[in-house]
Amino acid sequence: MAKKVVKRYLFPEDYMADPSVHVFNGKIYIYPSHDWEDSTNVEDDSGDQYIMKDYHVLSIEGDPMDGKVVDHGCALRQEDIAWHGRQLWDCDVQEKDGKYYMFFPMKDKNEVFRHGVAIADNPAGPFIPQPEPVHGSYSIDMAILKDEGEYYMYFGGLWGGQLQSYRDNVGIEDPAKNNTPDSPNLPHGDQPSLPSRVVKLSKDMLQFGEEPKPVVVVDENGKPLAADDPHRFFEASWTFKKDGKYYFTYSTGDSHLLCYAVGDNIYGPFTYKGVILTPVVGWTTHHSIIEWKGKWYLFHHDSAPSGGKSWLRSLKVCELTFDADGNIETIEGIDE
Ligand code: FUB
Repeated sequence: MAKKVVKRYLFPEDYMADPSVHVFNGKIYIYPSHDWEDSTNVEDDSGDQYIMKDYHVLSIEGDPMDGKVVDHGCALRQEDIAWHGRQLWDCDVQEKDGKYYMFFPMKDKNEVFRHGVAIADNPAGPFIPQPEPVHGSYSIDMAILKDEGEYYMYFGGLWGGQLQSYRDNVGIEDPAKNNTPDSPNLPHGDQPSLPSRVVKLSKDMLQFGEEPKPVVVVDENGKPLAADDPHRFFEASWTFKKDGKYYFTYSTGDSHLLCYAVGDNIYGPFTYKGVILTPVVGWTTHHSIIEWKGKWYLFHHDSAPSGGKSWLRSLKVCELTFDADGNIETIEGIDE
């Protein structure tokens, strides 16, 4: 049974989505993608409606539910990235040795998603992009977990996110094609679903430090979730650690849920546990989870303020609670 909780719209001044949230220097920083509306917002299954051309950094002065939200302005623009094509989707930022590294997906000039890295001296940016994308990078939606001095990137997304075009980190077709549910490379029925990926980053934070590995989500019998399971991975990976366990959380895309699975190892496998958030207004659902002063918070988005336009999303936050066994208590996505 999903429970209704108090939620806060964080930034009514503009449409932003996909919040990646971290605490740096004792302050909460939000790294969202920046939704745009223009005459080319045409909704389709390959995500062409998600036109994003820059990133802003937001911070919260105080607590998530009532602290003042500050817009630090534009931190990175598409036209400042040498290899740019289009679509700056979900990014994430991590700190190492006093520098801040923003990892972002963007289509190159051949319409293929690659990962970029941009560097700043402080968490609000501005971020200066590297001249080339990360070698061997592909697909979308990166989230960086710092764990015991190492940094790990979780990434991947189906359909327009192009993950189905790769097997064992090698392209098996032109990723710019077949990026809809009709792709011949998507599994169906009881075939194993396509996994997210995890990769340790290089010491200089600029490259993959190893070959990306699949993040397998299994049921209570150890069987990988099937392609037709409404709880299978689609996009929006986010991993956090609590009480020695790793919580791998993600969006199920076309079944519109935020779900989670728990494991003992950063690489998985993760055992499916349940739903974090039931469907919200709008097609996408995407999130991050942080601990702040002993409480846990879910940052996410919905399209209610834009009247349901899937490409105009608004940032939200609410408290997230766990039961005594560490299970997440499911939150109702619709507020009214
Ligand atoms: O914001 C563009 C895309 O929509 C993201 O990369 C997905 O996770 C979905 O939220």
